[in-house]
Amino acid sequence: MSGSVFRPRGGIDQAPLAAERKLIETIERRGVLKGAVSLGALTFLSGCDVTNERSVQSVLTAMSAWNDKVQAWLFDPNRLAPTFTLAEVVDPPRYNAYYQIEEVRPVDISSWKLELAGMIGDKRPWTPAQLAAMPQQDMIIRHVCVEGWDYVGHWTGVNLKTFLERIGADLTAKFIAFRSYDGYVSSLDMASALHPQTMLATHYAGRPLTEPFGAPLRLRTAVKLGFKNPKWLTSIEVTNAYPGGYWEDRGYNWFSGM
Ligand SMILES: Nc1nc2c(c(=O)[nH]1)N[C@H]1C(S)=C(S)[C@@H](COP(=O)(O)O)O[C@H]1N2
Ligand SMILES: [Mo]
Repeated sequence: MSGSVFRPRGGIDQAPLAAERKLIETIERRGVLKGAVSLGALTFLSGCDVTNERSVQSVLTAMSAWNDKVQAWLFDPNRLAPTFTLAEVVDPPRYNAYYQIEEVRPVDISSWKLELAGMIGDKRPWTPAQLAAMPQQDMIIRHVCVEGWDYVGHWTGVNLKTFLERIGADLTAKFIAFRSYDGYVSSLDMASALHPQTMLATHYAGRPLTEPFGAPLRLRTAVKLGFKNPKWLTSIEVTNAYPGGYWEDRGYNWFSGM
């Protein structure tokens, strides 16, 4: 492991201690960070009998939380994800959700408002017109779903950092939690929320978002896997309490950066 990997980063309050660093080196030598955990490595690390499902689960859960910490700490808030040309944009985009496209329940945009909660100075809800009056950002980025497919998409909307500053959000908080009209939830670490390629998107390929793709407002970020891009947003909460998420609670790695 090269020394430069362990540069402390601003904004993350969990810089590993020397003892933890030793453990990281040991684990990395055993290839845990690079691939799947072998049963042998797991037995070695946990000292527990891998045939005991509950102890294995608790080790995996602990390791995953630890993994989130390390990833958050390695995350470079200044590194930009690749962008693409208009000619590469797939239109329409590719639909995915935890249910089929025929089951999408459209949001009533005439009454819709974005609700705000938690560590925010001005919690008045936002209308589509107010969002449209904010400075607009454009990005052409790759969407990557853990299921093993991806597409280049062209998104327009309000930069999330700009929005958070505008509403007086406490930017020293740890998490941003999102709720969606379909009951979906997801969350971001603050550094990823403040990344220049993280936005509240209202348009795809230059046109307002259509129903399957999150109308009227969704999150789009170039630094997270697809499942951390909630569609049909209904609320945003700034919090220090770990919020988890729909897939995060079902075992997907919470950080899921890219
Ligand atoms: N509200 C909501 N947002 C969601 C999901 C969902 O089921 N509900 N699925 C996620 C997953 S797994 C993916 S890959 C992307 C798909 O976005 P797309 O349909 O615009 O390609 O939406 C994400 N956001
Ligand atoms: Mo996904």
